[in-house]
Formats: sequence, structure tokens, C-alpha cells
Amino acid sequence: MSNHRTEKTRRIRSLLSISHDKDVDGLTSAAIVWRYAMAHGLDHEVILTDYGSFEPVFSTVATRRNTLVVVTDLGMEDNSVDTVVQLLERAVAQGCRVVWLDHHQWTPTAIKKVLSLGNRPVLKVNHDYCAAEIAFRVLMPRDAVSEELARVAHDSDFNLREIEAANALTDALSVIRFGVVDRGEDMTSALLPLLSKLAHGGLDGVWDREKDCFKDPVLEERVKYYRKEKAKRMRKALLGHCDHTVHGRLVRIVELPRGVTTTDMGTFLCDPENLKVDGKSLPVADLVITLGQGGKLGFRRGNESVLCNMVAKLFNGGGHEYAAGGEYGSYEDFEAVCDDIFVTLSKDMSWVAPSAGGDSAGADS
Ligand SMILES: [Mn+2]
Repeated sequence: MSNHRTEKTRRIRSLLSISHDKDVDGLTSAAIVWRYAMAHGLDHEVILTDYGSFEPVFSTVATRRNTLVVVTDLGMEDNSVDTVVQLLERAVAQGCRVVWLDHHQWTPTAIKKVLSLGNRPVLKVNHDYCAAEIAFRVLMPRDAVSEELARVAHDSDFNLREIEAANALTDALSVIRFGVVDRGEDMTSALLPLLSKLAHGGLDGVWDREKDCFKDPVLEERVKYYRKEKAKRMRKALLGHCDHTVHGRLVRIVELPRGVTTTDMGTFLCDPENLKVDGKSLPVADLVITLGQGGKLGFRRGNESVLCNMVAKLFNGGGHEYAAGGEYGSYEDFEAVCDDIFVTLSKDMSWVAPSAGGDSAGADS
């Protein structure tokens, strides 16, 4: 029964890939999907996008016929689920089939709506893997090139920093993305050359394993320069930090400099090596908060005595215990924002982990 192919799916000749433009996971997911298209002789098109743009993106999906629509590394946005599903219904009625592979938080309603689409939709959501790992397992399980791309994505997405090529790709993506944002260009076209090389040649398409650098000398130079610049900006941002102890937890707020990602800033602030200021060593904070452009908040922790996901809830956000994001809103006065955040944190205890300070000895679960 499961091998039965309907008239509609047999007519599928093209693949439209929609993936997250924000990180290495989204990019490598798109590369694996592209490899799937090549392996099956399907015409391939890709749109790299971010949250907030679902309606225009899925409006173009609604015009497609006989197309395999593969969405990767994007969760369903709660506020646009009905619109997105409606647009997908139109595509399905025109012979399209939907495959959605993701690792973000989904509501039961969103899952039900996507699964209720016609033409046997596939929806795989698994929080234990990054999206590229899911794409590799579902689409290209016997492809060694995709397997390696998934490994690189895992290293970057889980912020392990064990694979040099993954670190370099993470920074390359930052270089390209910040450039696009500054110049107001199109993200998909800016990332397409890199994506195409990853899809056709895998990691070898972009990375020189012998010399441990990018094959493209221009990209290599840009990444090197970006890293120097980034380190300078992060050190400077640290100087303006604002510390306060709330419920026995040291909370440190830092303004996120332009051209630096929340993940990089958070990782920087959790490494004691980086906290030597004017000959003194600052302690690593229990909770690190970055305040970005437009009032975006990033939460990281220096140890397990705080729950970042619960902190995020207090600021209209969400995420994991070890890293999360939220929203403060536009602001002018950094000091005032800090005071405000400290007050909000002091009024709530849900973010304070019970097992603070001690180790887990005797803490049977
Ligand atoms: Mn991801």
C-alpha cells in the first residue's frame, strides 16, 4: 500500500527547496535536498528564508504544479499556520507533494494541519538532531557526502566547535549575511554560490582539508578579517557589561555589537579566558544576556544553575535550557533596559534551577 504511487505524484518532475537562511544547518540542509533532486533527476529551485517571510514565500509555492516541496530547518510559525496550510493546499491540489523536515518546537495543531494535507505529506520533527541530520537520514541515507554535511551542521548547530570547517562555515555565513543585511540584497542569491558548491561537491566543494582553509581565497580572507573584527567588537562590548545578582545568580547583560551573532557573543562571555579586563578576571556569569539591535534578547548560561528557556518565557521568547532567545523591544537607554530586566527576573523564580551550585551526587532522578 505504501509503495502505491498515485497519478499525481508520478508526474512530479521538479523540486522546490525552502530552507533557513540563517545558519549552517539551514544551508547544509538545502545542499542535501539539492543532492536528492540531482539523484532523482528533478529540476531544482531553492528559496532561503527566515521567520517573518512565510507568507510571501508560500504564496509562490501555491503557484507550483507537480512539484515536490521540501521545507527544511524551519518550524511552523504559529501566527501564520492557517495561511501557510491554505497555500500548501492549493499547491497539493495542483499535483504537489509536501515534505517538511525540522527540529524546532511544533504545536500539535500545526502538526495535525500539515499532516492533513493531501498527497501523502511527510513531516519529520525531531529535537535530538539538527535539520541537516534529519534531511540526510530521510532523503539521502546512503550518501557519504550528505552524511559529512550533516556532521558539519551538527557541530555548528549544537555549538560544539570541534570541526574547523564547521567553525569556518559558520563565520562565512555570518560574513555573507551581515553584508546582505547592510546592503539590502537578496539572501538566496548571496548564498547560492556557496550552497551550490556544497551541493555539488560536499565539504570538498568549499574546503581545503590539507591547508584547513576555504578553497576560495577571497572568502578565506573575508572570514579571517571578520574574525579579527569580531573579537575586537566582543572585547569592547564586554567593557560595557552590566552585572547584577538576582536570586543568588550572577546575571550579566551585554550589548550585542553589530556584525556579531548572539551565539558568538554568548559563547565568548561563557569562556573565562575572555573575561580578563584591565588585569582583573571577571567571574563567568550564571546567566548571560545579550541585548541586540531592535531589542532582541539572547540568553546563555555559564553553568546549569539557570534555565534559559524559562528566562525567555518572561521576554516573549523560547528555546532550550542552555540557550534561548526573546524580545525586549526597541530601546534607547541600555542602563534602563538592564534595570528593567533585573526587575523582571527578580519577580519570578521559574528560571532558577533547583540544583544550583552543587553537583548531582545523590540526586536520583
Ligand atoms: Mn537548525
